[in-house]
Amino acid sequence: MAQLFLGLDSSTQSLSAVVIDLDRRKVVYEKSLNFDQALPHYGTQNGVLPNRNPLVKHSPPLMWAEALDRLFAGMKKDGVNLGDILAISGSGQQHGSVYFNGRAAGALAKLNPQKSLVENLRGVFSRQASPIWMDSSTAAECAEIRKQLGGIRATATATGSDTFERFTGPQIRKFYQTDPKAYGQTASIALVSSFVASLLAGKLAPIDHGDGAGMNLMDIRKKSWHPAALKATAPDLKKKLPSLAASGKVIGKVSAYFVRKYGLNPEALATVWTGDNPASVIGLGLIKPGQVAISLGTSDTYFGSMQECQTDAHGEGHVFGSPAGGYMTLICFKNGSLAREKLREQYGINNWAAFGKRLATTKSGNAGGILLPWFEAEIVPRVNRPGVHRFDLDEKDAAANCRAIFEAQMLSMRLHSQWMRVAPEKILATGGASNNPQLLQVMADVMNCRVERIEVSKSAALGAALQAAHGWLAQAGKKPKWDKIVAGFTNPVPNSGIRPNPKAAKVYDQLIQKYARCEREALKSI
Ligand code: XUL
Repeated sequence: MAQLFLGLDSSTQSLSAVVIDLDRRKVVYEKSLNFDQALPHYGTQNGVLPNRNPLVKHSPPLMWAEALDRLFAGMKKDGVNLGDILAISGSGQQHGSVYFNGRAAGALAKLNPQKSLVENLRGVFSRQASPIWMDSSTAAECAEIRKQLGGIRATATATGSDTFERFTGPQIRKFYQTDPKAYGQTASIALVSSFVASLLAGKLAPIDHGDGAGMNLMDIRKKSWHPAALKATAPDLKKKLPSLAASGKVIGKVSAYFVRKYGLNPEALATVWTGDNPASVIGLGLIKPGQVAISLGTSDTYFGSMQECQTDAHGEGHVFGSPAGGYMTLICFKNGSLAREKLREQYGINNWAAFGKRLATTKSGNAGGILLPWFEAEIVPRVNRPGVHRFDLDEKDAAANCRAIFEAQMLSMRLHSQWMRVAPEKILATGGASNNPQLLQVMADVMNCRVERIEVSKSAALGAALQAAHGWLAQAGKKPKWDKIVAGFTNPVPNSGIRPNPKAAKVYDQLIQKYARCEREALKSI
């Protein structure tokens, strides 16, 4: 019998599955179900319910439950050996929350396989729609909680992050303030991750230290609920929160619902889920402190592992628990590919290869020319008024501007990740723009670190499958080691390594100071 493990990822737009065969070190099955396409009766657009207020972003939790039924039915139809799956874990879009009333625990315990999950879950919610991470309607609540906790630094030190509109605590506070009756009827609050885990386990699942850190409610160092944060958020909150647990910890056997309906093994284990970013950390193989990934996507993100908990006094970056133990950081820069694309268009450059070639005609450091690419409001550093700022840089010089935008993006990452106090040992580059060698050379030079490319499709679901394997082996008393578990699944692209050029690295050691000055000046002027 093959040792199969299933990882699921309930993201904003889709539910994905990855099945791995641990002995053969192979992904044996992958599938995604797009909510808008597969479940159009919920009326979502990109997984989100339409709303007149552009700041409000909600999704229906029943849609996530129905997607789970559909996905299992699809796997059965596709001939996946569901009976060989030993354990299931998963990840969810972070921060989103689900509100159960007192009937939920009973309904979960006796899910009837003759009915659908949606039918089984009728009448168990105290709130029909779930606020998700794209919601930014809680600025007032963020300010209130931050004030109660003593400001940005104190909030970040206590919970791992400053208060953010999308974080669960401010969302819970808004719910309590706008609908106190429904809040009162709430018996239990879940995250997207612990909600879907609860369906699989047939009981209310714990929240893990990765996703729990995205709530502004967990003491980031003690990994327990933070009494002052709970008090600052809403009354009686402790009673409504599940326990906290390590990601991948075994909750119990999978619910009989899935055994009878889809042929899962009755001995298969349901484990604690995590957030999509913590799961991706595993799916990219970042299991040791100093291992860092830079994802060059619509937004650029910098995430990595740390042993000791350092928090960002400026409150720009986030610290979450890592499923591999210790901590991970996530710093999100909004003006990523979006900004690069705008600049490319401005200079009429047709494609990325041409952009890279233009950049390569210029010298490292661009003779001191700096461009701050805040085409959109920026998260790091906080910029509310968009605008592009140039210093000692001729706007007419297309090649210099191509270099300047990416140098600035990398210098910003280097500057705003210093609070982690972990110099990266190796950087894995991923995301759309990472197949551009000229960009990766700038990355290696600015960070003064070797860069390799990694292309893992569905890194969160893969990370969840690896987490399921880890949880199962730990339960069997086999003391699993993370490096052995990820081996073979998270290999960088062969021969993609790029070494920093020592001369260029020296240039950036100087230029970072000028870059920081320019940032300060620009921020003062807006
Ligand atoms: C992280 C965040 C997003 C979601 C996406 O803080 O809000 O990356 O996790 O699903």
